[in-house]
Amino acid sequence: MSSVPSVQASPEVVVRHDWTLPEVRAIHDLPLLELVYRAQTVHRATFGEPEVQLCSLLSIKTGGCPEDCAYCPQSARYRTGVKAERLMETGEVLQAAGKARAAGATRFCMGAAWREVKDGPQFDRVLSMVRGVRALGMEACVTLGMLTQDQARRLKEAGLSAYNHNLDTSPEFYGEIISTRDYDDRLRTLAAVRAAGISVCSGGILGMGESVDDRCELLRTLANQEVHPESVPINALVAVPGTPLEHREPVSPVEMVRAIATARILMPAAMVRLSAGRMQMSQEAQLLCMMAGANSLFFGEKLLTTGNPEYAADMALLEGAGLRPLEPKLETSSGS
Ligand code: SAM
Ligand code: DTB
Ligand code: SF4
Repeated sequence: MSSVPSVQASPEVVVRHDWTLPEVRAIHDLPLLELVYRAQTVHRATFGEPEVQLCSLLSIKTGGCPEDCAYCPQSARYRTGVKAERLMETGEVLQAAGKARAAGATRFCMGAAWREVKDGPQFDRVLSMVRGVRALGMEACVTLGMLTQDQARRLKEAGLSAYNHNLDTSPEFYGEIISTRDYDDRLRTLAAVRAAGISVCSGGILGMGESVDDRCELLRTLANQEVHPESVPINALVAVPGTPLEHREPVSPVEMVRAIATARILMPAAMVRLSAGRMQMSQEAQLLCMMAGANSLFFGEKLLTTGNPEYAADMALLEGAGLRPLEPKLETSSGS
C-alpha cells in the first residue's frame, strides 16, 4: 500500500518498497548536483512550492535512562552532566506547547528518556499531554521508547498524530551503538504504531562511525516498509562529552545532503526533517539540505538536552531563502 496515491502519475516520482542496496547506493553516489536536482524534482512534484514545517521539541522526562545508546547524553551509564529529572507536569508542558504554537510551530514533539512505556500514572499523564497539545490545534508527536500494541492504541485514542522511534542506522551497525535492545525490538514498536493507525516518524543519525553502506541500508529499511514512514528525521550526531562517541569527527554537510536527497527520492511523500546537528552547519549547508528535499526543522534554542540555532537566525534563514513556514492545518487526529 502506498502513502502517495496522488503523485504516482509523475514520472519523476517512483514509489517502491523493494529497493536493493546497490540501487540505493547508486542514487546516493550520484554526482552531487545531479542528486540534488533529482531530489528537488521529486520534492516539487510531490509538494509543489517549497514550504518548511516548524516543529518544537520538549524533553518531558530527561536523563537517567537505563539504555546504553552510545550517542545519547541521557543514558544513566555516561557522565555527561545531564541530570535525571522527573516527568514534567501536564500544565507546564502545555504552557510550552502554547508558546511554541505562538512562535509558529505546527507540530509539538515530546521526548522521554525511557527504555519503554510502563502502564500507570506516568503514561496516563503523557496521554493527557497528547490530548492537550491536540486541543491547541497542533500535531502531537511523542517518543517514549518501546511500546506495546495496547499502549499504541491508547495513544491513538488520545489523538496522537505521530510516534517517533528511530532505527538510527543499519541492522549490521546497530550492535556497535546499542547493546540493550536490538533492531527487531525497534521494528516491532514501529509495527505496533502503524497497526494502531498512528503516523510513523523514523529516521537515523549520521556520523557515528557507520559506513556509507550502513546509511544506505538504514534508508532502504525505512523505504521498504509496507507503508513508508510519513516522517524521516535525519540527525547529525551531536558528539556530547562523556558519551562513548564524544570524539567522533563531525559529519560533513555534503554527507547530510546526500542522505537527505536519497531519503527524498526513496520516500517521496515523507516529511524529511533536518534534525539534530544544525549548530555545526553553516546556513548555506542547511539551505542545501532544503534544496535536497528537507522540509522540516526543529526550532527553538534547545533540542532535548543539546543546543539548537537561535529562533531569530532560523527565521532570517527561511525568510532570506523565500521559504514559507507551513501554515497550521486543521486536521483530524488521524495524523500528519
Ligand atoms: N528514549 C526514546 C528512544 O530512544 O526512542 C526517545 C528519546 S531518544 C533521545 C530520541 C532520538 O534522539 C534517538 O533515537 C536518536 O536518534 C536521537 N538522538 C539522541 N541523542 C542524539 C545525539 N547526541 N545526536 C543526534 N541524535 C541523537
Ligand atoms: C529525532 O530524530 N531527533 C530529535 C527527535 N527525534 C526526538 C532528538 C534529537 C536529540 C539530540 C540530542 C539532545 O538534544 O539530547
Ligand atoms: Fe535512552 Fe533514548 Fe537516549 Fe537511548 S536514545 S539512552 S533509549 S533516551
